[in-house]
Amino acid sequence: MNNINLELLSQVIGHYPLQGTISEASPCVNGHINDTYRINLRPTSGPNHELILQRINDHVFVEPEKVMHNIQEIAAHLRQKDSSYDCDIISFIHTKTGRNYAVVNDQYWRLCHYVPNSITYDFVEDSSLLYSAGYAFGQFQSILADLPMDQLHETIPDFHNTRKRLDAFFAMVDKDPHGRVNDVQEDIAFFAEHRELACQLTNMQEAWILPLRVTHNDTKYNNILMHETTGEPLCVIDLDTVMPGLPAHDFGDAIRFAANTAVEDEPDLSKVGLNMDNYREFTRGFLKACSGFLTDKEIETMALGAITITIELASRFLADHIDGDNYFKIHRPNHNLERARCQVALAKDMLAKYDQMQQIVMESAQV
Ligand code: GN1
Ligand code: MG
Repeated sequence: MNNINLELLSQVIGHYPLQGTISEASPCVNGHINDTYRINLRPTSGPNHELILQRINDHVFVEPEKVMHNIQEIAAHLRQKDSSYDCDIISFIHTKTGRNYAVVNDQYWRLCHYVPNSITYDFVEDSSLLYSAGYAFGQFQSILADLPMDQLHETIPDFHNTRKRLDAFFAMVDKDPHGRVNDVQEDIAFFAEHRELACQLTNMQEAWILPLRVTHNDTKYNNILMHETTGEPLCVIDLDTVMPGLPAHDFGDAIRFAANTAVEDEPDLSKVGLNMDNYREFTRGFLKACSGFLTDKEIETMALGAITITIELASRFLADHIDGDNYFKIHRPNHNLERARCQVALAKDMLAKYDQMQQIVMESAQV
């Protein structure tokens, strides 16, 4: 990833109806899954093209065509709508053969224009920015609410099936392929203790107490491009996991990331906790945008969604640590362990603040 293969990137660009040579290429490092590059393409005449080129991780997305099919469906659905939305959704440039991806050496690539004046944040200091972020993710669901779910593939089966995630976690603990379990026994105890609670949403979905809807499923704050000076959301990105899911998971994943008082992988656990101002602002924005289509039960289980997804991701990070770091990219030794511990610390603080979280949801839903 750090050694950029310009020849390969140029070969990929060659599949697109764009001319010019790559004058600059730099990696974007905040995703844990795909390889992303920011590229400057200089044509023989006219202005440069600023582009984002991404290689889909086919170890994680074993059928990249399905991912790109879903993105195509979403783009088509948006084009059909005449209403204009405040925040855009990312779309990919078509190749010379009319596909939204290119295959080079059996690897899947996609290309989009760099959104001018955009920036992403891994940490949110200013709570007031979160109302509009919540609104953007809420609106994302309302835009896609009438897209028939059977038109979308499940790009990663059981992605947020917390019961299966925890089953897989405990199976990995039993397997212990790298002898790492002995050092993380205390961490594992947390999952045994909260397993039942974390499975509640999955159980409710399977009993159809909670309906499936088209959801984003990876609603980190850095999956919205923000305007660099106004801080307003410009574009929702990372549509790889858009598929049927629960709004409480989207709400919860966004809270997990944007309302943490620290970054996602903070090793100093004393800094980690739930920032109630951030929580309140995001909740108000999200529920405002979703007003009218969520059921009472969906609203009542929003706060539980935040706890669930935080425990689920913690289990995924710890399972990957035990497995020898095969899934999430790591940038230092024990990175997945640090991520897992940070998420557990956050989940514990959420559990302590659950009543307050619930109250804010109920108040925000009434506005
Ligand atoms: C992964 O790589 P990225 O940032 O798109 C992961 C999410 C996690 C997230 C944690 C397909 O997302 O589920 O919540 O890391 N994506 C996949 O930062 O597993
Ligand atoms: Mg993602």
